[in-house]
Amino acid sequence: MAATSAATFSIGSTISPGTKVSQLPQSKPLSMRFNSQNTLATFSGLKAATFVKCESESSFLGKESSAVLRGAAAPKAQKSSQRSQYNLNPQASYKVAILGAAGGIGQPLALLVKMSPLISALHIYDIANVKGVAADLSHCNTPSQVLGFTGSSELPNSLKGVDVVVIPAGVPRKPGMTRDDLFSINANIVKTLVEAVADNCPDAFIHIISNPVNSTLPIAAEVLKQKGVYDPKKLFGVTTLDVVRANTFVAQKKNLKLIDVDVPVVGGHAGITILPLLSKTRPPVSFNDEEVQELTVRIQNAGTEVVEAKEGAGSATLSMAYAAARFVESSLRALDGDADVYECSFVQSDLTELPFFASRVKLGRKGVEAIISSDLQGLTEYEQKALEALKPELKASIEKGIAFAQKQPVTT
Ligand code: 2OP
Repeated sequence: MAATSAATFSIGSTISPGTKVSQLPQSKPLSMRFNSQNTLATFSGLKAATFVKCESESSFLGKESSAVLRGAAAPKAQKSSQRSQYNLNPQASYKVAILGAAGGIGQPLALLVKMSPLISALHIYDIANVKGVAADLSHCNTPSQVLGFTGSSELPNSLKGVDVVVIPAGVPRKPGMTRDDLFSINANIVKTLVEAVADNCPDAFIHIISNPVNSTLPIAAEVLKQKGVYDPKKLFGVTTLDVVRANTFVAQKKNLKLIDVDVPVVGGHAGITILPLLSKTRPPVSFNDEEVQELTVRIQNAGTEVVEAKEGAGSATLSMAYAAARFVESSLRALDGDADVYECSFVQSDLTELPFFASRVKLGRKGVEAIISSDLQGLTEYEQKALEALKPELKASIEKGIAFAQKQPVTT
C-alpha cells in the first residue's frame, strides 16, 4: 500500500488524552515517502537494514494552517510535527491478525497488510482455505512472517500476542439486500470471534468490518463487557471506506487533486446513517444544493453500487480492503508513537445521545485519545437535518446488536 504515491493516511495534530477536541485538527493525506535511494526497491526488497523515513506532507491543509491548528491544539506536538517527519523503523514488530482472511475482503487485505514495514507477524485465520493463502502470501519478500490458522481449534493461537485484530469475516450482501439483512449470520460470527479475542488478546486494537457494522460493533462491545475486558478506546467499527469514497467522488466532481481531498464522514456505516460532511471538506470547496444532494446520496449508496455491479458475486472487497489496510496502518503508526494520526471510525462516543457514533478520532498508543467534536459544529441546514434523520435508524441498529448479545451470554 505504501509503495504507491496514491497511498494516503489521515493524520492531524495532537490533543491531550481523553479530551474532546473543539479545535479542528484536519486529517490530511500523508504520502509515504521512503527516503532511501529507491522507494520501490527499498519497500519491496526491505532488506531491513535500511532505516525508512516517512515524511508527512501537509498537502491539503498547507503548512501554515497546519501549524496554526497544531499550535492551538497541541503546543507540545508542534515541535515534532513541524519537522513533518515520523520515522518508521522497518524492524518494528507489531503482530496483526485477520479473522476471515480467506474471503473476498480478507485476501486483498492480507496482501496489503503484508506490505507494511511495521509488522513482524501476520496471522491469518479462517474456517477453511487459509493455508494456501498463507503459503502464497509468505512468498512476498516483505518483513512479516505469515502464519495460517484454520478452524476453531486454531483460533486461540492465531490471536496470541497480537496487537491489532481485524475482523472482515462473514457473508457479503447480494443485490436487493441491506447490510442489516446480514445480521442473522454475521452477528453470531462476530460474537464468536470477539469472544476468542477477549480470551487471547484482550489488549489488542479490534477493527470490526463485518456488516452490519452499526450492530456488530455494539455486539463486540457487549461481548467484551461480559468478558470483563472492554476498553472502548480500542474497539473500532471500520468506516474508512466511506471517507475513501467521499474523497474520491468529491475530487472527481470538483476536478481536484485526489490526494488533497479530505471529507469527514460521520454517523454509521449503512445507508442514510452514512453522513458525509461536505461543508467540512478540505481544501474548502463550495457545493450547490444539487451537488450536495447528488454526492451525499452517491456516498451513502456506494456499497450498493458495487453490490449491483457485481450482480450477485458479492460486495465491495478491493476498495474495502484498501480502506481497512489504511486503518490498520494508521493504528500501527499510532501504536508506534506517531502523535499525529486521525481517522474516522464508529466508536463509543458522547458526541451525540447515541452510545456509538462515527466521527473523526485521534489515535494514540492506547487507542482513541480524543473524539473530534468540532466536526459536528457549524453544520449546514442540510447536514443538520440529515444528522437528525439518521439517529433513529442508527439507534435501532445499535439496540438490535446490544439486545442480541445480551440474550446470548458469552461462553466462559
Ligand atoms: C461497503 O460499504 C462492504 O460495507 C462495505 O461496501
